[in-house]
Amino acid sequence: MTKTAFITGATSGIGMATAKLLATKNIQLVLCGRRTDRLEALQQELSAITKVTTLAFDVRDKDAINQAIASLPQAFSTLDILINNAGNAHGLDFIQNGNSDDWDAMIDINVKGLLYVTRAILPAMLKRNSGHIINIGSTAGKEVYPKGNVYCASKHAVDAISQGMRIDLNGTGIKVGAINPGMVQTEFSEVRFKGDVNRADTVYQGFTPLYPEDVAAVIWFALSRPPHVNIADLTVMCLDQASSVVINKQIVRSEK
Ligand code: NDP
Ligand code: 8X3
Repeated sequence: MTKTAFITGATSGIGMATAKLLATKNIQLVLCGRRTDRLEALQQELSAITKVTTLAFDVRDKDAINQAIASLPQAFSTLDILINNAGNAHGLDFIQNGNSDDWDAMIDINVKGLLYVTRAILPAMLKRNSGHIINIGSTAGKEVYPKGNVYCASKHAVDAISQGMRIDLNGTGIKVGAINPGMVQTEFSEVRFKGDVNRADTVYQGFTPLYPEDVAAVIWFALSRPPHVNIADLTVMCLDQASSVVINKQIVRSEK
């Protein structure tokens, strides 16, 4: 039977690549994000391949999440897969210079948003004793790097929540896994640096980072395991990355 996947943060990067890949795997899609123009464009593109609907909400808004899910058409009301992907870093500052609005955004979106969406979707999965939840963590949830402080804390929280969910849902038939990518070239750094595209580009210069399609392929690997196999926790980095701060960057000098 055709499964339905609910993907948060489908308007860009890892979420969009995952939507495109799952569409080719005969999976129906509920695509979520705030940017409705992008949701509509993606729906139009993927509707040729699979059934697609969209929900526009901010993951910080619990009521909006609940209303959006309640509004799903009957054909999309059974959610088999939840990809908790929406999230970003906001700012890159020493803790002593940190902007509390950035801190609020990262904790509210990356941690509380993930919890709100999960809480809204889990009860129906529990009734059916089946479902698959994949939380997008990060290498930033496994270690801490200079100026990463609160973003790393938010991803460490995702790591803890994923473990906690797996424990609490043990025996229910629901799979819970975390996929933790290293550096992926998406709009992530553009958001982190508040629209400074030049600064964002330098993050991925001098080495070959992961691309969103690489992470989507790993997500599909987790989703396509047999019923008795759960990919609990998986870290993926590009070849040139060994840790958050050890990256094999070739410095290209334009002049001697
Ligand atoms: P992008 O900036 O390309 O995508 C982020 C997505 O999250 C967008 O679709 C955006 O949609 C959505 N989003 C952000 N804030 C909100 C919000 N308040 N409410 C609803 N949706 C929101 O970044 P990535 O694809 O790289 O990031 C996806 C996930 O991967 C994040 O959780 C990130 O932490 C994680 N990650 C990224 C890595 C990287 O190096 N890029 C590495 C490891 C993990 P919209 O703006 O339309 O709402
Ligand atoms: C994103 C990876 O290293 O930029 O989660 O924090 S990193």
